Amino acid sequence: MKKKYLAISGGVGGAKLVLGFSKILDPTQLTVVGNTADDFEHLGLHISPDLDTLMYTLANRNNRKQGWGLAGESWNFMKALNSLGGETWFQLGDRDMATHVIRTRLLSEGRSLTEVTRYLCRKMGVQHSIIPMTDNTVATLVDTVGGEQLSFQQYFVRERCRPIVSGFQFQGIEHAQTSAPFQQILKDPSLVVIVICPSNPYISIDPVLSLPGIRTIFQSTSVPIVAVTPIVRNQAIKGPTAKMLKELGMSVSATTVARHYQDFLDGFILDTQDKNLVEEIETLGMAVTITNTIMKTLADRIRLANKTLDFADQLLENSR
Ligand code: FO1
Repeated sequence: MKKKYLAISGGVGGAKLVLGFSKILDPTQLTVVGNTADDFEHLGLHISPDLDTLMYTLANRNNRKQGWGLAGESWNFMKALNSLGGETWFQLGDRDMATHVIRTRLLSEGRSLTEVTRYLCRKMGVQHSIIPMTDNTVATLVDTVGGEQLSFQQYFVRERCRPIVSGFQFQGIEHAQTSAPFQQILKDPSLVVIVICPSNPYISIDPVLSLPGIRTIFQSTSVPIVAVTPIVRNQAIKGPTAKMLKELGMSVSATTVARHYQDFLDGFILDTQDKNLVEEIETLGMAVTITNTIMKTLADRIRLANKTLDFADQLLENSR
């Protein structure tokens, strides 16, 4: 039986590594679980930013410069919306709109987000499985210093991450069920590694880990779990992770991320520039390997994906 691989990912940073995996694993081997706590309803449409970023990236249609949305986008809808006095803080490109319109219609007809994502992936020619962490509604709420609570997209896009955060809530998480294909892959005897992609631990990975039962499964599974650092030399590779860590009173270091996953992690992939942290992270009770984790080119993505799988193989061998 072919070995199977599970990747847990948020948007941009994680999607880069997922693209690398998709180039070396065949579609039956790779399952990608995407965070859906960034999802929200906007202008009557259901938007799933991380699933879209994963889907557009694997379809090779993502807008690389912008980091989200589709390449070659036009903005006539936004211009028309603006002229009618509509809300324009969240940009929906003309082509991207089609994804949200179809998703919203299918969901309103009673299809699950898992089914809708499968449908959209098929239409875009994406063969590897991208699945939502849950089919239920979960929404990240951002607690800010001063007491105001913002919805995630209000914080991230409208306020451009400017408010100082004091914590996050995942509304609806306690009643959310892990999506069926996510449950299935966790039980699959062919599963040989779970990879935590280089995504923001607090807003992209924590929602997945907070689903009822998931952290316990991760703590007790014999399948090696490996994380790739999203922090290099005290800076986040992408997005507001460093700013958040500071505001939450934590040091901006790969060690903070390793500690965050310490209760279930078997291996940590650290950047070569942080090799001075190897011992410190090993003390947390996990194996560490160092490599270049900054993915600028497709070759970088494939190389890091290969390195991650080799490291996981080694951990599996050592545990036997
Ligand atoms: N991010 C922005 O910074 N500005 C936007 O206007 C914006 C629109 C947008 C539309 C569809 C979509 O799927 C994603 C979009 N994003 C936008 C990205 C997204 O909201 C965030 O990057 C993620 O939620 C964080 O992972």
